[in-house]
Amino acid sequence: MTDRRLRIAVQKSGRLADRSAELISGAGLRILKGANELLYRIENQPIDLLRVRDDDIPTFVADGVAELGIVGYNVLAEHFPDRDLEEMIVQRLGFGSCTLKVAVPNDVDYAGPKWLEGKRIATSYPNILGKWLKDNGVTAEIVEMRGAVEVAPRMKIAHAICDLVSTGATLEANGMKATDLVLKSEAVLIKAPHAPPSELAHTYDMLLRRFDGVTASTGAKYVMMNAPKTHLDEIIRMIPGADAPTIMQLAGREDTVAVHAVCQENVFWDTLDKLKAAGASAILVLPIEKMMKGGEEPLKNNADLCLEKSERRRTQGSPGPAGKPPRCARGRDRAHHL
Ligand code: PRT
Ligand code: ZN
Repeated sequence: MTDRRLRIAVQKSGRLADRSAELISGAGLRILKGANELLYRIENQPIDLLRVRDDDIPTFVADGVAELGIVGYNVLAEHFPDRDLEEMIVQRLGFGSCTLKVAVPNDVDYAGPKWLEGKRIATSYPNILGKWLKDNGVTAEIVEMRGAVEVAPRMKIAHAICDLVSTGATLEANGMKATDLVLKSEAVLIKAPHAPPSELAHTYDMLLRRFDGVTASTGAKYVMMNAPKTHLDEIIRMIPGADAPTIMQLAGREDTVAVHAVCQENVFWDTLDKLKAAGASAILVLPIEKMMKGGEEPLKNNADLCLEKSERRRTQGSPGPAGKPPRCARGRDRAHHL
């Protein structure tokens, strides 16, 4: 027996804190909030959450203080400008998206990076900006600021800034416009350079599989419809991001099949209208709660298992599944039904 527990470094409070906690809960980990604000226990697994400022996460993980960490790619890239970040990154998490951009006052006639030559640029990301300036053959003075970068031109501290932009509202409120894209960012799951202790390897692997499953199912949809055989190819091509759809013969309908597919992308009303125009009917779009991907196997989930059951039922004479969602695939949201 051992008391050793895995550690995941997460942002204590801030823009990534809630989504990180959702990911962890989504992986079936029960967070036990304790008196120790720095370390929360996971009740049902030998795991602790190390709750720190996001700036500390890359170092904690790189030094092995935590086996895993959730942090913005921008913070990671700024911390380790000379490392191969792909070696540290386990997966991209699809939240906390933003861009690091150069911005200048609205009245500047900006004609490209050369405008920055010899100017002062305020930023909290001196390493990333320094590299970008070098790549663009520009020599400029970098003024490092911890926060409130957007006020630098008004305060005459700098001619331009390089800061994170999400909606663009902050730039607009400060009379500035974004120009060049320096870096695209989102939250990433990172891992320590050394393998976890052997007694925790099983928990570690389980965790990575589950995180992958939660991320894969976010935004993914299970789509079902009936389709005329004559337009089947066309209809399948219209289903966005569909991976190997299942085609099943409908009982007593020689000309029509049921099509079931897992879509890795959002399915918009526009797509449903087009599917209907191509002859699809009884179209259902269902949210997917959990998904476990496996090797080279096509995606298989609860809903697939239910389909196999309903397939057996149908061949015994019960109604086709495209008109009715399989029980296990039912999610929190309501299905769109045309
Ligand atoms: O306290 P701690 O050090 O942990 O947190 P922090 O204050 O350093 O970071 P925090 O919580 O603000 O952001 C954490 C991470 O969220 C960042 O490192 C990014 O990866 C990600 N993220 C996503 C953002 C934004 N969007 C964002 N818009 N981080 C900051 N901003 C700021 C930006 O700096 C600017 O001031 O929001 C403003 C711009 O927003 P818009 O919507 O007006 O364009
Ligand atoms: Zn920070």
